[in-house]
Amino acid sequence: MTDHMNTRLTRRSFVASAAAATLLPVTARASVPTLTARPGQIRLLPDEYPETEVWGFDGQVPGPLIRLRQGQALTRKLVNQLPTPTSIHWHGLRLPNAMDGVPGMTQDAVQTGGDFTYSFTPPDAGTYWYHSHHQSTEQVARGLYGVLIVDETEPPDVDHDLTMVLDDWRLTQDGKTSEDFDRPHDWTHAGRLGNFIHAVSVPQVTTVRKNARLRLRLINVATDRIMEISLIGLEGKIVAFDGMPLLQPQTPERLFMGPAQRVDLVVDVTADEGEDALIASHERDGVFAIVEMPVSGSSTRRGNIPALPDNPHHRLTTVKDARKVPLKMEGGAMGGLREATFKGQRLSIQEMVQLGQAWAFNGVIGMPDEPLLRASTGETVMIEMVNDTAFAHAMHLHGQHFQEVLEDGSFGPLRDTLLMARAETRTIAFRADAPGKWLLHCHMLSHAAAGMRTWLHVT
Ligand SMILES: [Cu+2]
Repeated sequence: MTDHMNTRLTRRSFVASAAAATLLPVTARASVPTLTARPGQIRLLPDEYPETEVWGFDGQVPGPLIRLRQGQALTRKLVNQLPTPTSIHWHGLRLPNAMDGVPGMTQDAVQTGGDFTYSFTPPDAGTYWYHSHHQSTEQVARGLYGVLIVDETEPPDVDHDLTMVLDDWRLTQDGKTSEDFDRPHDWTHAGRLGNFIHAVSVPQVTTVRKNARLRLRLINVATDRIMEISLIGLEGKIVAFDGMPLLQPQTPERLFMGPAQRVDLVVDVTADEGEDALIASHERDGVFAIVEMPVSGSSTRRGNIPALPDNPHHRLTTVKDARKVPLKMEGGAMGGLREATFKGQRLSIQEMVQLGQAWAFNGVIGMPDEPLLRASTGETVMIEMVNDTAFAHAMHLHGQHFQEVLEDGSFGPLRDTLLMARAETRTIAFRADAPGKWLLHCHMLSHAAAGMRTWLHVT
């Protein structure tokens, strides 16, 4: 598909194809509600194209919206009707290690015909998502993800609460998912980038009034693409990153969202009646509206946008006695990595390429036998991450959020995924609160598959 085609499709796709949202009833049931991973078909492109074959939870992309009240338990039985094993990772949620959904570390992959029941109570309100964590470069690209919202006890006063699921599809001319999930060129560069950026609004937008207040929950579910987003005809504040409230809401400028990152905004519609309020994507060949909200009617504009009620997640006050560990990120195209360890063997660059491996943490490609660090619960740890590569990376910690340690000694917002530009050094810290084996990896899923994975052991 050419850039020109992408241009046309991007602009035209939204109204035709915003997927219908399905709300699972959250009432108590005698039997455990299921999420069935299975093939399905969705309308991604305009009518003159065929539907696109996907893998989705309950055959849908995004999968069923899961919505809980803060303090409410989540229980879902994953049933696997795919031709390959799978699992579910509940991204950004604090949960028992055994519920984290990482095959080979916290559970066995769920085989075809098998099932696995996930059950836990998320302590924090916010915008989260769930996705396959098995062969995820392929499975997430095929559509195995969904939205998970935990509502605050007292949610902010808004007219519309809209989740925008931003994906980056690589489609063939006949609208099929391109099945090249492991091209060496993608894995050693910026990952498997698509040719069709597509937003799904949950629920679907019909019209909004001028001055209406919206909560927008943006989720970048792309396997590898950094989304560059701006709002047109909408004015307000960023109120949360990765689900966690900002103590002081920020005025949004252009938003750079790494894979897996979320941004919650509370905005007022400033576009006039008859115009559209827009969410726009900045791409190499131009700026495109990926969500268009027609403005019809008007109401009175509200006043200040308050911060969201805070979550019970720990925030750092000091890192004076923190256990420190360096994490050097190396490899990829145009990087200096010539030799690294993979499964206990020293590999040359030629051998890495043959094995489809490209990236290393501290000289080790892929999951090391020994964790990056061991910590006791309650201990504060600090990871100095040096990006000695020619590419950006989206570093994701499982199990709890971290904060960046800023140059002036203050702490950044709570996040679960940190977007690092090439050649950057960024230090994160957190109090290790949950026992278990927790992954730390690049959420550019092609990079993770090609080696950017390690783990922490909290006991
Ligand atoms: Cu990466």
